[in-house]
Amino acid sequence: MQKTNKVEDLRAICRNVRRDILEMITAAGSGHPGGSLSAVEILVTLYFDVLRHNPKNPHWDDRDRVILSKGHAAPVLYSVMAECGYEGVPKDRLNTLRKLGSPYQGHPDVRFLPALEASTGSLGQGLSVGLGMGLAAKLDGRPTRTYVILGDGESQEGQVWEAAMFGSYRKVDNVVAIVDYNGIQLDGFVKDIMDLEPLADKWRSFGWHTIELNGHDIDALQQAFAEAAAAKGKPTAIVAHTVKGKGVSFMENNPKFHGVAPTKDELARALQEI
Ligand SMILES: Cc1ncc(C[n+]2csc(CCOP(=O)(O)OP(=O)(O)O)c2C)c(N)n1
Repeated sequence: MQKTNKVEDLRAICRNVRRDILEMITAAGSGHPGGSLSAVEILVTLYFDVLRHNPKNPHWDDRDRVILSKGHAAPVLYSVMAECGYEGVPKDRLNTLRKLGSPYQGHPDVRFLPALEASTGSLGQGLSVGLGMGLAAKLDGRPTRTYVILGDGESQEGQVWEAAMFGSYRKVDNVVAIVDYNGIQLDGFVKDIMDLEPLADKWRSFGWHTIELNGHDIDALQQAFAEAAAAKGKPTAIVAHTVKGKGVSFMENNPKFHGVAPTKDELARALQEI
């Protein structure tokens, strides 16, 4: 793979990933387009610029780790890993998403895709997993950093806050939690179901170094990941304001496209917009 820190290059990769996501979910006839599209810039910036990793040697001990705690957004992770050329993550099989026996299960599953760091999809668990990896790396004296991507609806889970408390208490400063704050959960707007505000203040009060930004602004993401790496003694939380369904006008900020596949007509319209 070709790593790059050029925003233009990263934007071009984001366009490819958005196309993959829409095509995969349309081929499957089910899946989660909205929350996959909102996390594209976050994952592309991580995998193509920030991470220390080797797609040809996915289990290299000193690699950085990514945990997609909001596992239903699996298509964005599959596409990005395939674009990186990860071993065992074939680009030409992306359209087998959600088929029996496919490496691309509806939620990330290490039994089917060994290059993954963890099986996820049961919301609320990923930050605990990531902090365990972070603490293990510190105990082992490894340079590994771990990035955990959470949903905002997911952040209503109590386990997230148990983990948050643990992370600051044990000073797990090699872990970064990124909240994909797109304002929509499964069946409506987060503010109408159980508002999280003031979310950044909550992370601060749990003892995390906290950064708030626009999660589609690659430049801001790059700066935040650098700031997180320099923050010592505390883990970092990035509260990333995003748009659910980003890039497709009729999906943007539309709760319907949380868990509904586009029709063939909708796919054609969506691809024209990207
Ligand atoms: C423990 C658990 N409860 C319920 C679900 C079903 N579920 C899948 S996605 C989702 C909504 C998640 O919303 P959010 O975290 O905001 O994700 P995003 O909007 O970014 O897609 C729910 C409730 C689940 N996967 N795990």
